[in-house]
Amino acid sequence: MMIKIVKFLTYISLVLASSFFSACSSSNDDESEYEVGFDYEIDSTDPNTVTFTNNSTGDYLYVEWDFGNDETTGKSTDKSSERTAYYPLAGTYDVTLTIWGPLNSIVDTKSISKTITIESDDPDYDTSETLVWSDEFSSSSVNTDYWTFETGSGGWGNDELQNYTDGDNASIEDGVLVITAEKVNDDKTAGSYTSTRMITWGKKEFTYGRMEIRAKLPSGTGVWPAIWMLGTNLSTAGWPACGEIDIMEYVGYDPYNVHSSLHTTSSSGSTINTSNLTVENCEDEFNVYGMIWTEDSISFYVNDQDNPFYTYAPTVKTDDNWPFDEPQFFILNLAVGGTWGGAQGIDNTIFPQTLEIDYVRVYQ
Ligand SMILES: [Ca+2]
Repeated sequence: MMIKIVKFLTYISLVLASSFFSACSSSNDDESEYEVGFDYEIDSTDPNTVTFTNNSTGDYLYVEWDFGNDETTGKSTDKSSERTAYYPLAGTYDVTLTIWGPLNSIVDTKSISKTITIESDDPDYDTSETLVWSDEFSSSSVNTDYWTFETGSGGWGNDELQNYTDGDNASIEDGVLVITAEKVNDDKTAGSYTSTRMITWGKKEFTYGRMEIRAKLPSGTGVWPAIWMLGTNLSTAGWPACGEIDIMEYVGYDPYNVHSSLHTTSSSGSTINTSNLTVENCEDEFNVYGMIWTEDSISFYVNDQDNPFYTYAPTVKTDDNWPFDEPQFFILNLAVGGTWGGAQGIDNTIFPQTLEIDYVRVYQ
């Protein structure tokens, strides 16, 4: 209860602070000019997440946010949408919004900075670890410094029916990556659907660590979303020798049952190294799908890292059962149909369906 009172007071003080700032920054009435301004609000349920709203006025072309936590959006035409940023540790952070005027020149910019105060550490943030990489999806489009869209059809080894497009089925809305599976026709054959498969291969690769992905899952018979990793030696060692770590897999015909699995030379395909957990709100709410990967074991959890539901830890490790001392890359995709996702057919009335991802974080 004490914590709740403190949070409430924090929230009230921030609302007051926001009102004060907005009163100061919106006094420009000259339409030929432009003025920079923004408001912010700390999430009342998650006091380590801050939402920023651009309320600049007048004629200007571009915006750029620097959230003061080593995260920036780059120069963007996306002026209107809200942005969110994550601050795991208590402290003060200087947040800067810069806008470009009609000359589109560095001499024709205006900036405003505000110092935000985060009152407390995120209790879920382990300070013995360091956040070594995250994508909070706070830019206006998918960051290609991190992600590559894998395109094409052909079933992807599992007789899937979607055609993966070059970004057409992925967007960012209010700080959330939205992967959308669309129906193209009613044939239920290869290419009857479009979707997204995006990877960090060659861009962001990791060995060991704690990986967390906050996601909300699609629903309905035929969808098969996955959050997973593959060894970066895929092209030389091949699959499954490269090792596959399925942090979260889900098939819509088996609702509320999320799966975590490993595929290695010693067991792949219908792997024996798998487990599942009932997450009754997985289609309606965001949950954190996590993995703790050390040189000894790989554990999987949902929301609570202290309570893994499955741990893989072969006592005698060989290349056949433990290809997990080498870097792996992330894959996010939403398949339609296929050997598993389509095992009970496809309900063509469910589309479009979305896999929504708030963030991907890696701690080491
Ligand atoms: Ca986010």
